[in-house]
Amino acid sequence: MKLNSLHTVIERENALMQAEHARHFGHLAETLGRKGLLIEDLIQKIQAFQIAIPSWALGTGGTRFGRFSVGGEPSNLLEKIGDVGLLHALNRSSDSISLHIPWDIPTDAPTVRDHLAANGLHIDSVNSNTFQDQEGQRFSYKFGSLSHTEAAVREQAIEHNSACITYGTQLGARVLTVWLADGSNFPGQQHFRHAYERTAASLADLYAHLPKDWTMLIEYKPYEPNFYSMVIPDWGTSYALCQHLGPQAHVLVDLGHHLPNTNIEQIVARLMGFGRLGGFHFNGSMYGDDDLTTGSIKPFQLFLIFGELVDAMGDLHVQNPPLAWMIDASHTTKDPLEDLLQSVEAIKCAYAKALLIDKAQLRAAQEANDVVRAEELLQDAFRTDVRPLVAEATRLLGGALNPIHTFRCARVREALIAARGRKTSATGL
Ligand SMILES: [Mn+2]
Repeated sequence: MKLNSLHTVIERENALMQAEHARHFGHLAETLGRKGLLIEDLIQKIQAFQIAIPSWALGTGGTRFGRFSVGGEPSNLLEKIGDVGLLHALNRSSDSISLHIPWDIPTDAPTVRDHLAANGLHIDSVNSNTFQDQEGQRFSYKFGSLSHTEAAVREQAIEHNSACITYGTQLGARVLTVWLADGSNFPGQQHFRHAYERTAASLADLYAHLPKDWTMLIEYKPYEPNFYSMVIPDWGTSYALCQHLGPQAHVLVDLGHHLPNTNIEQIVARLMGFGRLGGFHFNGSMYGDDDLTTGSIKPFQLFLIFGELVDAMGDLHVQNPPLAWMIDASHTTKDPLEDLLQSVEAIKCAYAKALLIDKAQLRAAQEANDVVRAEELLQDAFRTDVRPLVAEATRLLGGALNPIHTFRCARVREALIAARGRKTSATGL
């Protein structure tokens, strides 16, 4: 699928929808204007909000039980860059890619850089993988990586992370994300304190390799693949590790990495208050890390999380680094590209709604312990249909008023299948 022909379809479909869109947008703009909100300011903020697409989300993922390919999936890094280019052309909000090493080792950095530039993209972060063994690897990660009881295994895992930094540097990335599968499946299997201390020491060795303009993100997860204990199960452990490492280490919050009913918005507020929130992985969660589309299960929670982010971004932005926003999901049911378009749309809408919260009035209601007023203010923002605002922000940048509709009109998947074949598989999936 060529970008030029997609642009033609975007223009054609936008023209067909323009009159109705203008009506909806005009009405919303008037309503928001009456509340004292500056439309240009909102549009600018929505346009500036960019969400990275991970290289592993472009193909159909599987479960333990099976994998059902959608066809036309990218089989190498250059094709993956091409797919993200299509998404970005449609929504103007996916201008970067997160690389997974070793699934997407950039063997030819200049060519990768050329492809990125041609698609208006850049590399956002590199993600290391010590949760599975690779061909020809000397030591196994079966019993852990950075926390392993044997120094040689820990050393191998540190070297792998260090190699990720090297690959990332060649492509202009400045973020390393570390997520460890390390933990135990049975009581007594692992000495909790020693496993933590070994992890902290390994991460400190790695931190010493980190270039001065890089950030190290430490991601936590309460269970899976280990089900009795994880070495980094929660934000408190990630935070403690960051404190141990230094100012370039930050906590990464993945929406799917919490136990059911965890108050994630409060975690976000805490971490931003401490100046230690560095990144965010979006997905939808019904029970755990189940990779559902962002906003498909708990849109109100997503809005509340953005409420905290927007609140803190106003006065605490100096303490926290620019946040690395990324979708982290593996699509098993839908066309991965459609799923990503839906996810980005949900994220933009949640962000836009959070921008509508009247912070001054909310603060006043909180100070006065006016519970009902505080809740009404949040509901007022949450129940506003901001889709015309998000669509206008996208349209002004040359994107599609309705990305999913336009994706289907342009027959993108059919074109990808024609070009790549029905039986393709993305690396790592
Ligand atoms: Mn994640």
